Amino acid sequence: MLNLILFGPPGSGKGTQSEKLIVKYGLKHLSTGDLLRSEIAQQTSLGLEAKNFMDKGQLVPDAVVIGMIRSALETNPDVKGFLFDGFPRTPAQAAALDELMELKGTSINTMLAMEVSEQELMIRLLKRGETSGRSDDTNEEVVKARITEYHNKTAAVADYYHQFGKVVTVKGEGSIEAIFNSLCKEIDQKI
Ligand code: B4P
Repeated sequence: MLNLILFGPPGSGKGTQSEKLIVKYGLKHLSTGDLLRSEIAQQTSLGLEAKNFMDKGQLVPDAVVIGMIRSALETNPDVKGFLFDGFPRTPAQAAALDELMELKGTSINTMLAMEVSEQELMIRLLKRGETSGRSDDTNEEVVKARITEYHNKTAAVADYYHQFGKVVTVKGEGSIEAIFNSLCKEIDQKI
């Protein structure tokens, strides 16, 4: 199996690049952001709980997100591999993912970490807020809170994978196509 993590701050282009990568490599896309937004749209109790955190720019509790990923892995037993987008976002989520992968007899191959300046992140997210209908993109304070949450809780996830030599860094600024080519180059070297 080829199991990849696409990592980076909010607005770094994880969702954008994931759509292209899953087509090229035939992977199952698992985006915790998309899964949570789908729960919110269906007004499930999980969605209602998650919305409280997301609207403030805060991370949703680990147990909620890990449970969602566990069931997504169980319902996709026969895929070529997974592309994790926006997960793991805390070291506890990373440790849980390793255990879940082990249960499937597989592991994470590589974390692709996209680097984008804070100024560019703000521009992208507020621009998307004009059209996306996403409540967490429209308010500048919420966007800033998401970036702060990234520094406080998520950046450490890269350290977790660094200890296993699994991190490659890719510049996340420039054209979508150029970034995609850089990501593919790194993946192709690993497979
Ligand atoms: P996510 O849905 O994961 O979203 P994101 O980090 O905001 O966006 P992403 O990096 O995918 O950016 P995108 O490609 O869309 O998270 C939302 C919330 O869900 C979190 O704040 C949190 O509350 C919760 N959550 C999710 N996962 C969680 C977890 N594991 N644990 C706890 N909580 C969790 O790109 C952004 C914009 O930039 C787009 O408009 C795009 O068109 C543009 N763009 C992309 N590439 C570009 C480029 N090269 N040049 C110019 N613009 C570009």
